Amino acid sequence: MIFDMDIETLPREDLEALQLKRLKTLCERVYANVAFYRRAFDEAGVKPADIKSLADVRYLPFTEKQDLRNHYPFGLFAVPKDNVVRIHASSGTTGKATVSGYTQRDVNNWATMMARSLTAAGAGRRDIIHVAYGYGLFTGGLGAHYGAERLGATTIPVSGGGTRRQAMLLRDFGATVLCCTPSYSLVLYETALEAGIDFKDLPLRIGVFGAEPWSDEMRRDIEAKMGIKAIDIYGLSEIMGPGVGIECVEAQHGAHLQEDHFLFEVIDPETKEPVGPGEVGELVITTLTKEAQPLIRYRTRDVTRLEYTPCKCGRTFARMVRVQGRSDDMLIIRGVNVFPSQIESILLETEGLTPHYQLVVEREGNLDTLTVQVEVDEKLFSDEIRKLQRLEGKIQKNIKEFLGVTALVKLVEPRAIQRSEGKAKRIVDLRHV
Ligand code: DLL
Repeated sequence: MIFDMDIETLPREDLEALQLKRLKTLCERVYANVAFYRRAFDEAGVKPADIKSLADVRYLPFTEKQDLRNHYPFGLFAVPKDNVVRIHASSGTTGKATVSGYTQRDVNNWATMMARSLTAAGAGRRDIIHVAYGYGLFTGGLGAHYGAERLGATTIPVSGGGTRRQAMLLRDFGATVLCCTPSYSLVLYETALEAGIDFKDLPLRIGVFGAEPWSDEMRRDIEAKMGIKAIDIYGLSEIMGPGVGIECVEAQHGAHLQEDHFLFEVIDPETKEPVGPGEVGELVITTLTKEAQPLIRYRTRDVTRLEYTPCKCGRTFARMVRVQGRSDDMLIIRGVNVFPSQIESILLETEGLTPHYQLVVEREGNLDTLTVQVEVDEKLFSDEIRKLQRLEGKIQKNIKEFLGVTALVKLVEPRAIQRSEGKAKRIVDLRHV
């Protein structure tokens, strides 16, 4: 099923014409209403009227997270404050929160995009949607909530936490769709099992999982354990929240990006030039319809690539392959670049390991060292030490062979790694403390 048939299947030519029209209006609007952009356009020597084709976007200035911080909290608004009906913020790990504002139309568009997303995931108005993303300043909870209501589904606003109770509500209310981070879905699953509730016996059939990087191996593990389809959803608060892109259940191959509302580019983070078609780089997003806080060429730091080949679901929106990770999360271990999700893929191909892991980075002299801590399952845990040691050696060898990184592997007992109710903490960086 497709929620907005006319828009989501627009021939690319028409879609690009729509994008160009919106891009031109956007440039006029930010130039007239946001001092920061007027200055940035002037410094780059570009005027709104210079934008004549979509490719001309490359002459426009970038926006970085730091720009949002510098104008904290409302300095990048393009409308009078009275027109702003909602504020969200992402805390991040360092520095000030980044704030985003929404007009009523922004909230409506977001709800529509989330309804499209849930439809792409295979949900419909008859579904019971359990929203376990956090409600509050984080965009996950309210984003999924408004979309589920727009869809006409029954929405259960559980938010994060109280995991044991959640498991019972999931069973008692007969939820068919679960929205949360992939890592939290596992926590919920395990807690439910302990309480004698097996997801496989429930009507649950779809997971809408995102807000953190996860691998295809993790998806397979989740799908097999829970007996559901696990769908990857992408988004970020600066741009909107969840629903910037989502996989379709038909292909489960890359997240369709909402191209009528956003313009996507992939750049080389060093040269800041566009990469070649289909090449990997940093995703850059321009909001085409946002009223309250439109952003021009926002540098997401998310590393991915785009595919424009037709999809069997019929949508014409481009697809973004799984985000490997954020460039800020990329580890450089003795000169080799590695994303946590690449290590995750290797771990999950090994029998007896669980999807609970952490990467500890330390510095010895001038060299960074990496220790991979991963929980084993109960069965393996009861095995003799020698067998476990052999396994550690084997994983170490695989990591070296496939990723070129030397890592120390430590198997730890079940539940040794801290659980999170939202985004999992995969990297423990002890270098700067
Ligand atoms: O995480 C919005 C969201 C909520 C998305 C619920 C999906 C579901 P932020 O807290 O601002 O917003 O974090 C955004 O999370 O730049 C990516 O690095 C990462 N991220 C989000 N979705 C995915 C995904 C929300 N599916 C940052 N795969 C983004 C990989 C993701 N990374």
